[in-house]
Amino acid sequence: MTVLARLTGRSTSWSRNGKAAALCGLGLLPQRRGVFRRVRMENGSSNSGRGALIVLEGLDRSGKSSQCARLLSFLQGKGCQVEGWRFPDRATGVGQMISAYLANESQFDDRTIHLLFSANRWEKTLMERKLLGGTTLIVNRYSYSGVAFSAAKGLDIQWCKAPEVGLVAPDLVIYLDVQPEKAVERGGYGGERYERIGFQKKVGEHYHSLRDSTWKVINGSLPMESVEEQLRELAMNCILECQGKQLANLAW
Ligand code: NYM
Ligand code: MG
Repeated sequence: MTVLARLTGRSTSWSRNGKAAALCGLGLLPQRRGVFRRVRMENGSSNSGRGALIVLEGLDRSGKSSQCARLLSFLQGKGCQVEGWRFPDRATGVGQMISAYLANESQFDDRTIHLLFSANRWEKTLMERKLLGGTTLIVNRYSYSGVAFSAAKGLDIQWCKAPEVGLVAPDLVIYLDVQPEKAVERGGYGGERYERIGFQKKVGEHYHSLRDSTWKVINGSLPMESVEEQLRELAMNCILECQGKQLANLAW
């Protein structure tokens, strides 16, 4: 299977309909098509591709859900093997406890709920297998949400990071940067815990302190199409660049 084939989906679908190459090449900038060709030639006989772990982070109402959906359908349209995930995953037993807490239907000590959010990531053992099997995951929130939201309550940041150590490390974290005042204007908050402007400001400060070399910041106040375009470019680059790179673990 070629790298290009993996980028566009499984080799079976690639050879079955021959559509993936056209899909992946279409709509891309000329220089990007060049990159695809080069990668394909250099790695034509390799069989070691894996999917990319791409995480979107940001305050509530920063546009993550819409942009994740748009990016997902763009990549699917290109024939990529890709899935959209989100945390918290409210479908699991732990996720239902989190969901009730966020809806103010139950109470937990701050440390307990922090550990439940983390457990909700640890229980998704399928993540590593998906990535190794060649599926790219577009993930709405990850460990950075865990740390930023809990630290904003006053918990020690090192304590907050500890249970995240060892989870699969993202290849790329994209932060949608929107001022809390702007986020509120976007139809207001949904009434869940944490959806208060003062608290969101603190969360934003903690997010800022978490930025490292895997982060790219996009101005989330730009028109949706502009944000979408930047996301596509970053995601495509990441999917290509992580070919052949080992999966790493979060090591805060
Ligand atoms: N949240 C999310 C946390 O406090 N810790 C975490 O680890 C994660 C993943 O849950 N306000 C908070 C951030 C959000 C809330 O997320 C629910 P969403 O994306 O609004 O469903
Ligand atoms: Mg929310």
